[in-house]
Amino acid sequence: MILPRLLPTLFLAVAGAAFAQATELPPVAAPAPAVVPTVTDNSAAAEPAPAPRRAAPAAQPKVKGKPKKKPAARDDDAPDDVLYGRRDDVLAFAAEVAQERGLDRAWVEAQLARARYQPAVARLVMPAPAGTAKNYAAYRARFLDPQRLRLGVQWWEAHAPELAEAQARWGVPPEMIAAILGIETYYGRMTGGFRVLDALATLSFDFPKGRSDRSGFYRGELRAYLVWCALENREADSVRGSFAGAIGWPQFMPGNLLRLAVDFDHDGRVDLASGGADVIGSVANYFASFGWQRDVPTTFPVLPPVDAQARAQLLAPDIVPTFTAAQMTALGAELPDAARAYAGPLALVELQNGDAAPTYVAGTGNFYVVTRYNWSAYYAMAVIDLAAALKREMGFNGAARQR
Ligand SMILES: [Ca+2]
Repeated sequence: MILPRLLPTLFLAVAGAAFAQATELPPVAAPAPAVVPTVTDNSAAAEPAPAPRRAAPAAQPKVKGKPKKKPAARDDDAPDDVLYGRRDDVLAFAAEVAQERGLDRAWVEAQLARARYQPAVARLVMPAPAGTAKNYAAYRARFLDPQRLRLGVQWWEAHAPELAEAQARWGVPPEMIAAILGIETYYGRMTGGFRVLDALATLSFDFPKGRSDRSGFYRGELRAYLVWCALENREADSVRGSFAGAIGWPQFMPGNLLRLAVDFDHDGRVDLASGGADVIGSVANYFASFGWQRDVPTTFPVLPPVDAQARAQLLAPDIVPTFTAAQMTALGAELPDAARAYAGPLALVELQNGDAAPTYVAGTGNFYVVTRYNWSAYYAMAVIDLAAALKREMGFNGAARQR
């Protein structure tokens, strides 16, 4: 950690206290629901994301007595224990980005100089402690709560025309889009309280030791973020998102924001902050870009082979659809007729349930597409189960429920 030189002892003491506290308090606002990396951050561990936390409105410690340093954009009190504006590696990055992307170097440097190291970001990017038992039943229960279902139905009813339009264009059904938004951000209620600039700078330039280094990925995202800010004429410290830098209702990482976000209402700008048409089109386009197939289910029921070796063989490719239905059944798996009529490859997906028996599904290519949003079978299955629950609530024909 690089401490600023020449700061009064008093400030160091105060900042130190704030620093220590900041590592234990929830971030400024509610963190994005857990869903750790998302489309967002495709680094995603293949681990179940932790439950969404409703952050207590913890008062952030104010750093008072801070001498005459830049006032602007000091709205969340992180200590300036790292001054990115003075670091050689950051300046080199700024020069490189400016040259590669044709941005004004002074502007890039000025934006990066406002970035601050966020200890909470470094902490949250660490994997779950080893030995945490995977438990899909518990994971599912956290994401299929009655309030989320209620909000999902309301949102779906309010956006039925745009959802139908997106389904016509990309083939992605309304319930999948509604489920993604419910799990990612609780329908826009938990889009993340970190300054995206701080999150990406922390993970780009001070990626914590102790897990595989993904700083290269985050530097790419920071580069995309700066380009997006330049295109949108935004100050880089003006946008908030998850600890991983994911933005808006669908929690798009900046690279995906640039590549895959859609101005679906054709008003000349992409708005992922308000849960309307652009969010719908962007999620659908994201799915389509990874090969979503119209009218194909995400999973079929399956009973795995009893023979341990055959089962291991089917589980080996994990979530990657690899086996035809005929190959699966030849190895002893039981599949329903609909699955046996399905021509594409399938994956035998195992979801552990703690000490109870695992859950198995046969995942299609569309199951795999959902895992591109967050590289976790647990995440994908929670989305799929929430989608099914929402669809049931709406009535099987997609018509609004009788009230
Ligand atoms: Ca728009």
